Amino acid sequence: MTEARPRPRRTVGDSLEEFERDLISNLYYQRGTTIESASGPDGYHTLAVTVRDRLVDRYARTAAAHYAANPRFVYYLSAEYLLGRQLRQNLLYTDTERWVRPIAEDLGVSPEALEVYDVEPGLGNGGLGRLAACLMDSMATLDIPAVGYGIRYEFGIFKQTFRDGKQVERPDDWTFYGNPWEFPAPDDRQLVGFYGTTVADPKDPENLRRKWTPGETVRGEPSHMLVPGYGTQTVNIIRLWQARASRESFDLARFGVGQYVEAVDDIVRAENISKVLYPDDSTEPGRELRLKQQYFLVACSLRDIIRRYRLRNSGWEGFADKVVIQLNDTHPVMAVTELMRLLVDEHGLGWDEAWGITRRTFNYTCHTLLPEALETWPVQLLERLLPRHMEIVYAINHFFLEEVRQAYPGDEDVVRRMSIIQEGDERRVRMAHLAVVGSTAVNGVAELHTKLLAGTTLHDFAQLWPERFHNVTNGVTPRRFLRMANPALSELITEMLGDEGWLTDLERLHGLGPHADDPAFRAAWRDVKRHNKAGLAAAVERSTGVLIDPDALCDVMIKRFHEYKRQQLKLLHVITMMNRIRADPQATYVPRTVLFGGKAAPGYHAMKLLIELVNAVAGVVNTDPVVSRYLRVVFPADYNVTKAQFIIPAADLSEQISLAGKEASGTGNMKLALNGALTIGTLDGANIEIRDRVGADNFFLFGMDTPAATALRRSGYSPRSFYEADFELRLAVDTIASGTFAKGDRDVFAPVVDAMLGRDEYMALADYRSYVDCQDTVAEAWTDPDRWTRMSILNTARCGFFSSDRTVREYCEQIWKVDPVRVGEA
Ligand code: GL4
Repeated sequence: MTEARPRPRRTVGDSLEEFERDLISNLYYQRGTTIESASGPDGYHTLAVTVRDRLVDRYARTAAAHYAANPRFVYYLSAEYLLGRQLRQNLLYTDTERWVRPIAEDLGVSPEALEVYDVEPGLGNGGLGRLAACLMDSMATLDIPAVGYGIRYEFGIFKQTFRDGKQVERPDDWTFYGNPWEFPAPDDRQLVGFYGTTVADPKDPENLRRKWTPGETVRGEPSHMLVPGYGTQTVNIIRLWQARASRESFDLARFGVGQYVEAVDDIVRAENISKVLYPDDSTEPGRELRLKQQYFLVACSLRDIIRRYRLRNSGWEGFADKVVIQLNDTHPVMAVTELMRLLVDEHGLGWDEAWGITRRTFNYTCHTLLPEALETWPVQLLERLLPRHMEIVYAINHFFLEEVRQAYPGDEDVVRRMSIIQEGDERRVRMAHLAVVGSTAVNGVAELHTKLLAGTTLHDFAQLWPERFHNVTNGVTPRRFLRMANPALSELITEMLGDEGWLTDLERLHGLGPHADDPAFRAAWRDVKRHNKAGLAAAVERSTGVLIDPDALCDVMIKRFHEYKRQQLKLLHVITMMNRIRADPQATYVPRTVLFGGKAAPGYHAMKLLIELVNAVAGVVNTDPVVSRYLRVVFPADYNVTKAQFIIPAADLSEQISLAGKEASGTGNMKLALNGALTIGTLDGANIEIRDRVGADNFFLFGMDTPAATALRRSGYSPRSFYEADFELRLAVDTIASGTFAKGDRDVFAPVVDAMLGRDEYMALADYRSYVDCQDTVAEAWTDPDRWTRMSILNTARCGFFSSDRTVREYCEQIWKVDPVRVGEA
């Protein structure tokens, strides 16, 4: 029993004095320096480990409680996590934040100066990776026993810089100064095989069990990051795998004959697996190394899950009762075949029994509707890289298609559509199909998304197995995106609601609603926004040199650059505003600052050119003496979680303008609305649910809905007809074509114009008029500050639903069927 085991002496105290004593002791004994000679990084690392120690203490108690309860665990498999900075979060969660300032003053340092060393681990691209981080936060907060598994990329998402307005990518060497938040666990390393051959098992006449001899093996070394819950003692972990060469990789023979570089070839090849995050979001570059990464994550994690299961359990009958694995999109879907391989080939279970366990264990979240984001892998590549897994895919598909044929006798068309193997010149494995076939539950991430999945992309599957399909609308953690990002607003909310209970019960924000008409409260609300905008204005001036007016309407579009998200539409609006001011400089206009933030995948040339155009437009607008009186355009480089936390609290207007039916959910839309920004948006993704909750009067709706967009495309969409029919649109497009933003050179941005007039894949031109008119009603509303503030308050008050705590509760009830385990106080 755990009770009988010796426990470490508690080394961390919970008073200011003990905290300060620990800090100084860590500075001496951990960092090996003194107060007099400590550098900035010394101060940061010392503070970090002092806070960390408080979490370690909780983590030890969490592990003991989990060991004693032997509960059902959620294992979240995700190729991406965008955790954001850790220091301030962990100060808040350990309730030590309040000591830092007095101690820092005592020691003569500034906490803000230390925070610059708190590097955010950019182990993801965008919404999908940040969602994983929000869900992990909420799981810990709700005391759900959970482990996240991921890859410890040596280089995370690239750093974006601008040179002559063009995006230039730089490597993100995030661990350069060391990462105080992770613990290496080399004893839990795992071996992973690739390539090689398979042979029959003579004892299995059905040939379902075979033996795989890999041609290459790589070690996976784990380290873990602590994931504390807020207002509870639970600390879960995210276990990240890093690839290392296996011991045999060092080629002594070559070294011995002087081929030093060749001797380490295998080491380099092995370690490349976790070298860098693929910087694509919603587009899949089907490269061999990416598939290797995916299998590497899956193979290490499954072995670790089995190791953990066996600490308290034996036999396989109970496996799926203790283990539930959530597949975050298709990236980890090879786990289905890997678990089958482990159970059948290595542990000797029969195929049917193994399949029953496997299917009960897995669930799959789909995060997209874009066909190009639905992963498929060439059969040939799989046969070479993972020969045994390809055989297992064939066997799974064989049994699955038998089921399909039974359900639809004689319908070979449905068999072809549903098959895990896509036939054609190059046969490919459809990972989404494998995921659905291998899972108990499949979910979309917003109501519309789930409806479209079941109605289109995965329609045949939803017909065959309607009970598998669920909706779990995304959410965001109010701790990071309200409490930490927006301390001023949080304070005001707490003051109004009486206590901080809203931080873990976000629906309590409804209590603000009745105060929306109280003039004093409105004034206080406005003051907070003004304060946040002044802070952002100062930061923007420092980073871009552009002065912005904190009293101007702050219009924000922050997200990855993607055609379907339609930054080009926003830009057409900006150019239209510019043209209007130039045409009639005497008129009055609502002053606006348009802030863009976001990266484009390095190979996504159309979007990189659009980024260049945004910067070019900013250059023209901001230096035009007349236009810049009313309009400024800013584009701070390298948008990430840290910058989101600065920008979101200052936003007045949130741009959510994707073509209806394309954005699965969006989560930036929730963060902005929660911080009192009003949304201008289409009926897409979670916008619909935001509007349902905040009320149509408090939301600026424009554009086609999904059926209208589908109908227009079917009828043969011609962007040129929209261009020709609308004077302002024509002028905006022509302004780009004329070379106005390229010092008269008409060629530079010609591809943008051609894309708009030629195909306009996401029908920005069709929605232009509705969008620009809607922006006019936004400007109109802005001129009535009382009305605007009321709408802003109601947005915050009614967005409690979008807490990721609610999301996690829904996963627990509908899909995971897990119960919380309370961790006792020290
Ligand atoms: C995404 C969706 O594009 C986005 O709408 C959604 O909010 C997010 C989390 O569910 O997942 N899918 C991919 S791929 N990247 C995303 O951000």
